[in-house]
Amino acid sequence: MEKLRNGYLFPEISRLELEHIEKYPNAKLISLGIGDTTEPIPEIIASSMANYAHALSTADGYSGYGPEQGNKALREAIVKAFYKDLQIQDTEVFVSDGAQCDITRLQLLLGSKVTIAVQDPSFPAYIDSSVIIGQAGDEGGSGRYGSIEYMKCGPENNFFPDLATTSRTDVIFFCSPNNPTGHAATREQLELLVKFARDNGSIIIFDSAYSSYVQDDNCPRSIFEIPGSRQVAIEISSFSKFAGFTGVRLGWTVVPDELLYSNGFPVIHDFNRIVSTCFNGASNVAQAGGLACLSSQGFKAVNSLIDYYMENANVLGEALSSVGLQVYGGANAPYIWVHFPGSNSWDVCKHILEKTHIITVPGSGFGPSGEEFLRISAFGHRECILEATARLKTLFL
Ligand code: PGU
Repeated sequence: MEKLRNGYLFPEISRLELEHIEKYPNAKLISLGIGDTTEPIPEIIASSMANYAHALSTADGYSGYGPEQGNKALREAIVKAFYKDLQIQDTEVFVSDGAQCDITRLQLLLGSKVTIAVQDPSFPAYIDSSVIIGQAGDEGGSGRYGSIEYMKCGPENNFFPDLATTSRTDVIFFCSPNNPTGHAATREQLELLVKFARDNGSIIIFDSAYSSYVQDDNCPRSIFEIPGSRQVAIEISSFSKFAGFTGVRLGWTVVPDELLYSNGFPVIHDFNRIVSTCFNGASNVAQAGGLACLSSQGFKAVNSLIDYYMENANVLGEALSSVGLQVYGGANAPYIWVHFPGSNSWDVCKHILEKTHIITVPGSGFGPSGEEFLRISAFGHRECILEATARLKTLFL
């Protein structure tokens, strides 16, 4: 813990927000910072959780501990909804209380001796959990943590790392669509990544938390769409951004049977051991909600929320482009990644907050290559998004 240089990014953003509210109590603050969903959970899903919770008060409806790996019906429904024709078995799906928690459980499985690579920029939990488990430490306040391989992903390489110059590591964290850049890797890019992992004997931990936002057919929603991935990849995913479950808490991880350590032992056995020992299964009420999300009516309802947030992303992206800013992302993800050449991203973030009362996230919080960029979240009520675009246009015109 001593080697963690900074506080965790998102509580820092919340602190910035609170300080601003104290300073300007009458300002109408708009939060486009933390990627938190804002729209109500569809009624059919909320009522299935309510009914399940209420039935717990009856002799017939009561249930206690469930299987640590999740309820079979939900595991099967996840396979059907997200891994159709991809050879994934329900026994390879582990239901969780969210992707963030499984990132840390995977770190526990991997231990302190592995080497890791991350996209730069990337979701900060990968690096911070690596430091917590003892894989790396701060290198003299440089913003880099020793022994982590930073795979630079920017406009100059179409947000995909130059694998020819990337060192071999035991583990590669890869998030697509990416948080924060909003870039979704193409099929060709993911084929290169899988080949790289196979050649090097590395494990890819593929974070598909935003997969339901992918619009482009050439951008896979799962790493398991890539042939050969079953021997090298684990996938973590979530109901958070898919169904507005950021507070309900539900996710899953897929560990294929064919993923083996170099001594031939299946990784799935150890992950099962970690889940049984360090987790006791996701809340049964949340799992009832998850199952409702995957019913045909529930699925339709959550997809219309995704369309709503994607329209927000479109509105924001067009407005910022129209004032001459270079805008990335937003086409397959609910995040806009805006370039402010030559700037310090915390300064830009604070300037925008001061002038427009809009919270964003400075790119450098996601890694050294995020400097000069700002992440703007498309989660928000439409009227707030429209108000934010008007304020930003006025500031930058
Ligand atoms: N993976 C990625 C890539 C994410 O962006 C997030 C959340 C998670 C996992 C966590 O998902 P859960 O299933 O809800 O655990 N990222 C948000 C929220 C930040 C936070 O507070 O952790 C973001 O703004 O980046």
